[in-house]
Amino acid sequence: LAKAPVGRPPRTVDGFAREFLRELNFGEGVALSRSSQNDQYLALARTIRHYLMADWLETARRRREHPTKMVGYLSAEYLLGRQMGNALLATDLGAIADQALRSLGLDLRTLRAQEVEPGLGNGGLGRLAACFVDSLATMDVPCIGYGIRYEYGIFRQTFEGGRQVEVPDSWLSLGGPWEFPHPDRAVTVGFGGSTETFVEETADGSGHQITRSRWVPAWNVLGVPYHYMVPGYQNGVVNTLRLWSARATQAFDLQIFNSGDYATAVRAQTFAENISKVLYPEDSTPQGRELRLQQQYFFVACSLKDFIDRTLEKDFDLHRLPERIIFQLNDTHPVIAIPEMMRLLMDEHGMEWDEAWSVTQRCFAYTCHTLLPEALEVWPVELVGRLLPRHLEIIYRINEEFLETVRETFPGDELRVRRMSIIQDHPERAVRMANLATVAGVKVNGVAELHSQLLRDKVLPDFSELWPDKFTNVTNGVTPRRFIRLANPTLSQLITDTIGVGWETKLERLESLEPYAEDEEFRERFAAAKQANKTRLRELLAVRDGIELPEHGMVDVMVKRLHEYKRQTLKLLHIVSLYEQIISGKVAKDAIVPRTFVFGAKAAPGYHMAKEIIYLINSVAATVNADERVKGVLTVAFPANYNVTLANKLIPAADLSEQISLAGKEASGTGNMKFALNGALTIGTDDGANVEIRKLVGDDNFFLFGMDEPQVAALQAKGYVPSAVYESNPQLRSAIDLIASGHFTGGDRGLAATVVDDLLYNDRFMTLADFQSYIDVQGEVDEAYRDQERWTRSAILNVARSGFFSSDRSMKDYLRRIWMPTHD
Ligand code: DL6
Repeated sequence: LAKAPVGRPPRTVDGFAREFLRELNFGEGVALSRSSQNDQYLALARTIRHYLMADWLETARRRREHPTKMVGYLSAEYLLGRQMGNALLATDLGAIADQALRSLGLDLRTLRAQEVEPGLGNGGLGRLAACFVDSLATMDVPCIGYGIRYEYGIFRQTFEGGRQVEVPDSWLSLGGPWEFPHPDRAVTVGFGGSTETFVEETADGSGHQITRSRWVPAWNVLGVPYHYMVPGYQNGVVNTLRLWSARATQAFDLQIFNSGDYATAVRAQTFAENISKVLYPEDSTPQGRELRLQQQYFFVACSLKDFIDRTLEKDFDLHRLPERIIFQLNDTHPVIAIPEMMRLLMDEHGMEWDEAWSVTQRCFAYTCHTLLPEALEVWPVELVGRLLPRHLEIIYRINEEFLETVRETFPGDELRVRRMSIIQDHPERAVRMANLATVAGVKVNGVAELHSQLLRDKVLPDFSELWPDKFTNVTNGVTPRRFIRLANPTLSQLITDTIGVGWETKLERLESLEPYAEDEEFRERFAAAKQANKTRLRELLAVRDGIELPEHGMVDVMVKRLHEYKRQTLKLLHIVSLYEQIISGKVAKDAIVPRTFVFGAKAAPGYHMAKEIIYLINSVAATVNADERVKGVLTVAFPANYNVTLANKLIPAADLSEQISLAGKEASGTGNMKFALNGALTIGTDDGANVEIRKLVGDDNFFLFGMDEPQVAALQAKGYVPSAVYESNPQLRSAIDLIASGHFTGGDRGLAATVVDDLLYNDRFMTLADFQSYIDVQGEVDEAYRDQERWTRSAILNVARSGFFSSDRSMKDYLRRIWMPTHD
């Protein structure tokens, strides 16, 4: 009895209602008649948890009793999205819960809407991690996701006077019913201090002596694990996500407290707890902040210790560690785990350097998620030495031995040695985390075919020359459970009615929808599903943001982080150009296909240009929406606080998906996949995974524009002069002049000047160079949309041919190419 989980709650309407009432009464301590919606939400969450619990315990028992190699996914971000809908889907309890609540006079949809999503990530990288752990559970692959339980996730975005204002995201303030804290299993993590050497006899009994080093930290913090269930899709498997929360080793100093100096008494506590206080709201560019390195070390130190001391059986021979774990490094954020593993194996488990290095090199693999040089993390040597002195020693030695290999392979090539060194000298002495990960990792992968190619050719070319076999590609994917089944119930029902059940875990089966593109009745149902999703979006935005959307017309969506390389300004120039052409009488209003443009984007709080672009989008939206001359033809909506919850409503309503980054800058994109799978057509550059989407859906069903990567490189080499493009293109000039005139900014030219001047005199991401091509292809989009039958056919083919972009397929590729090369 002690080993087996106790019985499962009954899967009946009455049984569910009873469980719910029990939770409300005994868990929340309230009677139904006196309960608030939050009480009801919490009780419902805990009720649903009961139905997953036996599977969770059972999965853990199975993994303990038959230990096999696991995946340790190390990620500083998990952008999970709401949990309740997913848990109901995983347990297939939606209908039962709905009826049970109804029998008690409650409404499931209202309670689901109470949940504040855990926004523990910035964007694509964090959402990818959430998709991957979902897929691994669905495929019954043993995996622990390790990360940080930020008390405050990605900020909540509001607009004041069109400008972004950030509000802390206190996602836990009304309770966290999906988490299981285990303070009794806290782990101690050291920081600072110094190292000391000592002499020891070798373990082989030969009497030889060796000099060893050990770390004496100056201060410690506790890492408290919080467990989250990661349910597979209706398969009885529940994996674990283990997020770490920082605590002080001692709550406060009672003597100082009693003397009345309260701030000093709690200083140590505040200091320690700051480590997991808030997610860094950066995307793509690292903040050179001490706290960020503390966060990174904190969570990987907790995780490695947890795995070695708690997850492995007692007395497991650590020489065999690679048989039992592969840690996937989600970008460079967790890369400090490499010297930490070396330290653990040598200083705490007595291994020699060579043994420890051989083990370490087989326990890590590294995924790079960027092509922007400024996004490759470097940590000042001074900072690493001060916070993690033992780790710096280890990094130096790894580098020394590595550079010996480089010198042997490429004698006399000191320039190459400098380029490849883990330590850079300029502009300051710093540790290059991508180089460290590449040297230590068993594999290095990019996240789309083009990205992996550019990673080899442009980001890490010396490494790919030295170790060509180390480099591989795994194209990203998204979970069809959240991004089709949950987000788009009407399309999901149509798919199931047409090709039967089970496509959610075998997404390649969507290809059997292809012949239905020619079936008129199917096309009608497909178009009706899209229309229903548009209506749902209209209703939501009216309530959520007070935004009125027109009933008809094309829904053209650009949602992603605000970044210059993604080129929200190109979208804006298109809108302004259409508007300018109508109000100047160059184009008749009825010659244009009515469109609703929807933006969703957060800017990093310190990213000035991105915030100016947000202001300009809001200014254009306000002006265009208020102008009678374009009413019913152009509408611009920018709902604040784009997040996973909003994505689930926005994406299914889209006709057109905007994926318009400068070629060679977007590593992959995953939004592009979500849109295609929900039947939107893409207008996009040959960038990231767009390339693969276009290949699969076909040129006829994708609107390609702009320069490709070699053309971008050629223009760069030749010398790009954006003002010359402006001078030579009257349509572009009119659009930019209208913005510069202050037309959208209440007559104040200065308010638009930052963005306009940058476009004219800098334009790092060549927005103007791609303008004409973009405008031309948008004309083709209009043409295509006028023929609704043709459009719907293309939309169906997008769905039918995008099954490749399931994160289940990504996971299979990771398993075969990186984690367990013999796996099939
Ligand atoms: O791989 C997930 C996601 C890609 O789809 C995006 O193209 C890429 O921009 C994003 N990368 C980052 C980089 N952050 N860091 N470090 O967020 O990854």
